[in-house]
Amino acid sequence: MTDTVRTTCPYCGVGCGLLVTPGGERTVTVAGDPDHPANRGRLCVKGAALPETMGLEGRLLHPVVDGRRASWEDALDRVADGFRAAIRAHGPDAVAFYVSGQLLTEDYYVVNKLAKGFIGTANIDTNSRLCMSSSVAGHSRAFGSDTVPGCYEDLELADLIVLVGSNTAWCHPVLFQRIEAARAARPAMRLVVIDPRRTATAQEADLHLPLRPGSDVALFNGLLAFLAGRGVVDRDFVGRHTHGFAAAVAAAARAAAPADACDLDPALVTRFYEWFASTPRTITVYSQGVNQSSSGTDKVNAIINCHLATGRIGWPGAGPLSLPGQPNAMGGREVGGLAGTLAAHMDFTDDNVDRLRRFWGSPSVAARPGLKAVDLFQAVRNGRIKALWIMATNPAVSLCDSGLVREALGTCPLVVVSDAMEATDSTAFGHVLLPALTWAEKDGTVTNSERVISRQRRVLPAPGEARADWWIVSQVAARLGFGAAFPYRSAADIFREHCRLSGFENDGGRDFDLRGLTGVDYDGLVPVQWPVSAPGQETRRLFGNGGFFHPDGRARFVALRARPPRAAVSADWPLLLNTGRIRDQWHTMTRTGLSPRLSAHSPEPCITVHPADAAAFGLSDGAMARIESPLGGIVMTVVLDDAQRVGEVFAPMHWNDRFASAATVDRLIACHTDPVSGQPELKAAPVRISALPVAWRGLLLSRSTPGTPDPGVVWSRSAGRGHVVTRLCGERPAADWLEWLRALCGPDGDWLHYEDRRQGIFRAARLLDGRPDVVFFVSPRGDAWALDWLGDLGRAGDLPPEGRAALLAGGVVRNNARGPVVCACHHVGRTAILDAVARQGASSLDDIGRLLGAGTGCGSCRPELRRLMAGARAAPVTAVPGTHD
Ligand SMILES: Nc1nc2c(c(=O)[nH]1)N[C@H]1C(S)=C(S)[C@@H](COP(=O)(O)OP(=O)(O)OC[C@H]3O[C@@H](n4cnc5c(=O)[nH]c(N)nc54)[C@H](O)[C@@H]3O)O[C@H]1N2
Ligand SMILES: Nc1nc2c(c(=O)[nH]1)N[C@H]1C(S)=C(S)[C@@H](COP(=O)(O)OP(=O)(O)OC[C@H]3O[C@@H](n4cnc5c(=O)[nH]c(N)nc54)[C@H](O)[C@@H]3O)O[C@H]1N2
Ligand code: SF4
Ligand SMILES: [Mo]
Repeated sequence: MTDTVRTTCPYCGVGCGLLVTPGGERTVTVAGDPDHPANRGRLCVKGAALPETMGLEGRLLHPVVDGRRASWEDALDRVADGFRAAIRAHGPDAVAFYVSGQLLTEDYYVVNKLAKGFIGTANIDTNSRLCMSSSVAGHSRAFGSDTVPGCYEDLELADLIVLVGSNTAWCHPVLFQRIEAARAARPAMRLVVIDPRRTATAQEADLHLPLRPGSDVALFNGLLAFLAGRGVVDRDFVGRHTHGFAAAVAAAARAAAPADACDLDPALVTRFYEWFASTPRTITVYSQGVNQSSSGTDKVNAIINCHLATGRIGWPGAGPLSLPGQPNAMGGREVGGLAGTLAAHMDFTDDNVDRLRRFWGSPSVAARPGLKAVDLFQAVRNGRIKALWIMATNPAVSLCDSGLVREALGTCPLVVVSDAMEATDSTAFGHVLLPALTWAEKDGTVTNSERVISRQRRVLPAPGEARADWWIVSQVAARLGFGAAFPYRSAADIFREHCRLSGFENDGGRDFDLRGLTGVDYDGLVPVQWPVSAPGQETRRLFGNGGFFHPDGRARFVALRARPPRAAVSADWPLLLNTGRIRDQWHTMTRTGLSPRLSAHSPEPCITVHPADAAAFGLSDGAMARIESPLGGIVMTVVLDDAQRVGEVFAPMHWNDRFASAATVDRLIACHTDPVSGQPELKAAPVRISALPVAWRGLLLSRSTPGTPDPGVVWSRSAGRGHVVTRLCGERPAADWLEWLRALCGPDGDWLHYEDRRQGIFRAARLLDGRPDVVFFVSPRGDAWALDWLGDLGRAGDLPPEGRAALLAGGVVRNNARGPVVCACHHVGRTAILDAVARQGASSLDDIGRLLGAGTGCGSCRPELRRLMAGARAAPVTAVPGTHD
C-alpha cells in the first residue's frame, strides 16, 4: 500500500475518491476510496476503466508551433508576442480565453487572474457555459449567490426524489448506486423521473413523466399553483425569508393546464403533484435536460420556487440539487471562470472590482462582464478577437453550430490550444499547441457537486515535455510583464492565495469562504465541504433558516411564463433532435475512446428512433441514416426504441471527426441561447432523417490505426483489445478491394484474401510475421462477423486455424457474436444474457450475476440488464436483433 495514492476521478462531478497504485511502464490499478464521502469505495465503469487510458499513444508530448515541434521557450514567446501585439493594436478585448470545467481549481484560478486581473479583459468563458450556466443564473436569481444548498446525503434521507432532465444512472452512476441502495433499504421511498425519454434512469422510477421537450416550466408552474391551491405552503418561511411569492403564484396560475402543455397523461401529472405535496422530505435533482435549454434559467427557478414555497431547502432530505457534470464545474464557479463572474464568487460590482484590484495589486482588473461562449466564438468569426487560447476543451465538437466554430477557428490570426492530446478536432486549428499534463500526472484540487473540495494527486511522472496548465499560464503571464503576480512554484501556492481571497474583506456577505483552509497542509488535505470559515468547520447545508445572499437576506421567487424551445419542427424539419450522453463514453472521447472496455457498450454512432417514426421515414433497425438540419448533415446507424417519444430522436454528443466520417452532432444544432444564462439549447433541434442507401458493409480490425477512407465511404472507429475496429459502408463497392485495402493499411505483409464478387463478399487478412495484423470483411449486409475470435486479434499469437479456414473457404462465417456488450466489467453481451433467460431460466439480477458475472462489477449495467430480462420474458427471442456486432 505504500505507493497507493489517494486522488479523485477525472470524469463526472460526483467526484469519487480513488486509490491509485502505480505499476511499471505507466500502468496503474484503481479502486474506489472507502474513505471518500462521495463514493465510500464505489466506482462506475468509467472510473474503473481509467487504467486503460494511461498509454502515451496520441499524447501531445512537446510544444508545436505552426505544425512543427518547438521548444517551450519559442512556443511561450509566440503566445505572449501574439497576445501582446493584439492587445497593443486593438485593446484587451481583442484577446480571449475559452477554458474548461476539467481544469483543476489552481489552473482555473491562474488563467482567470491573468485574463480578468492583469490583461484586463473578461473575455474568458468556459465550456461550463454549455453545461450548468443556467443553474448558476437560476441560483443567483433565487439566492443572491451561486450556492448549492444541499448535499448527496439528502438523496438517501429523502422520501421522494425527483430527477428532472437527468440520466443519473448513466451520467452520475455512483449517485444512482447510492439512490438504489437507499431505495432497497427503504422501499417506501419514491423516485420520479421527468425526461422525454424512458432512459435507464426512468426505467427504474416509480413514476416516469415523458414530457414534451422544453415544457418543464409549465410542469413546475403547475406544481406551484397546485401547492398554493392545496395550502401546502410554509407561510412562516415564505414570510420571513423570501420575496415575490404572490406574483410567482399568480403567474403560475395563469398558465394553461400543465398536462396539455407537457403532453402528459393528466392522471400522471396529478400523481406527481400529490406525491410532492404530501412529502416534506423531497429533493429535486436536475441536470442538462433543465440547463441546456433556451428557458434553462426559468426551469431552474421554476423548480426552486416550489422548494422555497414549501420551505424545503437546506434540511436533511429536502432541497433543490443541481448536478453539474464536469469534475471541476464547481471549482470553476469558485474562481469566476464564467465571463460574467469574478473570482471567489464575486460578481461585477464596482466594490468587487476595486477589492480585486487591491488584493491582486493590479490597476487593470476588468470592470465589465465579457463575452459568453456563443458570442465569443461569433466575435472570433467576425474578426473582433484576434487571439484565442483554448484550454482543456474541444469546442470544434462540443459547441453548438460547430461548423461556425470551425470557420471561426480557421480565420482567427492566433489560436493557441493547450491539450493533453495531439490530434483533436480543435487542435487541428491551433497555430500553437501546448502539451498539458492530465489526470494522474497533475496536482491540485477539484470541487464536486456537493461543495466538497478534494485533492487530485500526482501518481505518474510527467510524460515528454508536458507541463501543468497553471505553469504554462504563469510563464505567459511573466512574458507579458506580470511575473511578480504569478510567482507560483506549486499548486499549493495558488490554493493558499485562492483561500485568502475567499476571506478577503468577506464579512459573511459572500458564500464562498475557505478562510479555514488557508494554512492547511495541502499535501494531506482530506475532502472538505465549504464554506469553511474557520479550521475544522465544514458546512453540510445552507439556507435551512434563510440567510440568503441578496442584500436583504431574503430569497426571491421568480414569476415565470412557460416558453417553448426556440426552434420548432415544421414540414421540412419534422423531427426534434435531443442529444446527450451514452453510458461509457466521456464527451469528445479523447480519453474514453482509448478504452476497449468502454468502447464495447456502444461502439458506433447511433441515432435512436421510435418505431413509428422509422416506419414513416423508411428506416429499419441497424440501417444507416442521414440526419440533416438547416446547418449540416451527419450519418448514424438507426436503433429502434419505443423509449423515445414519437416525433423525437436522440443522438449522442460524443462522436467527432477523429472517430467517424460524419457524426458530430453539434454540426446540426443552432446556437439558440437562454436570454439570462447564455446557455445554448443543445437538446431541441429540428431535423429530418432519411435512409442512406448502402450496397456494402465492412468491418476492419487492425493493430494500428488505418488511414482515412475515401470521401464516399461512411466509417466509424472504436477501440478493440489490442487493435482498432473500423466499421465501414458505402454505396458502391471498390473496383478492387485488395488494392483499396492496401492503400488504407499500407502494402506490407502477406495478404490472404477470398472474394465472391457475385455475392458481394470479400475477406482479407494481412499476416505480419505469421500474426494477423489486419482482418477485413465485406458483405452486402454485414451480417456475418465472427467477432468473438476477431475480437481477440490483438492477443492472438497466430491466426487460429478456424479463422484461416473461414477467411479462405467460401462458406458463410458462423455468426457467433456475443451481441453488443452490456456489462463492460465482465464483457458480457446481449446474446449471453438473453440465452441465460431463455435456456437457463435466469429470472433475477442475482441469477444473471451468478451465471455470467454480469452486473456484479461496477453496477452501471444493472438497469439495462433488468430491461433486457423484462423484454426477453415478454417476447422470447430466438434470433438476436441487431447484426452489427
Ligand atoms: N457517461 C457519461 N457521464 C457523464 C458525462 C459523459 O460525457 N458521459 N458527462 C458529464 C457532464 S459534463 C454532464 S454535464 C453530465 C450530464 O448529465 P445528464 O444531464 O444526466 O445527461 P444528458 O444525457 O446530457 O441529458 C439528460 C437528459 O435530459 C433529457 N432531456 C432532454 N430535453 C429535456 C427537457 O426538455 N426536459 C427534461 N426534463 N429532460 C430533457 C434527455 O432526454 C436526457 O436523458 O454528465 C456527466 N457524466
Ligand atoms: N449536442 C450537445 N453538445 C454538448 C452537450 C450535449 O449534451 N449535447 N453537452 C455539453 C457539455 S455539458 C459539456 S461539459 C461539453 C464538454 O465538451 P468538451 O469540453 O469539449 O469535451 P472534452 O472531450 O471533455 O474536452 C476536454 C479536452 O481537454 C483535454 N484534456 C484532458 N485533460 C486535460 C488537462 O489536464 N489539461 C488540458 N489543457 N487539457 C486536458 C482532452 O484531451 C480534451 O481534448 O460538451 C457540451 N456539448
Ligand atoms: S461516478 Fe464514475 S465517472 Fe463519476 S466520479 Fe465516480 S467513478 Fe468517476
Ligand atoms: Mo457538462
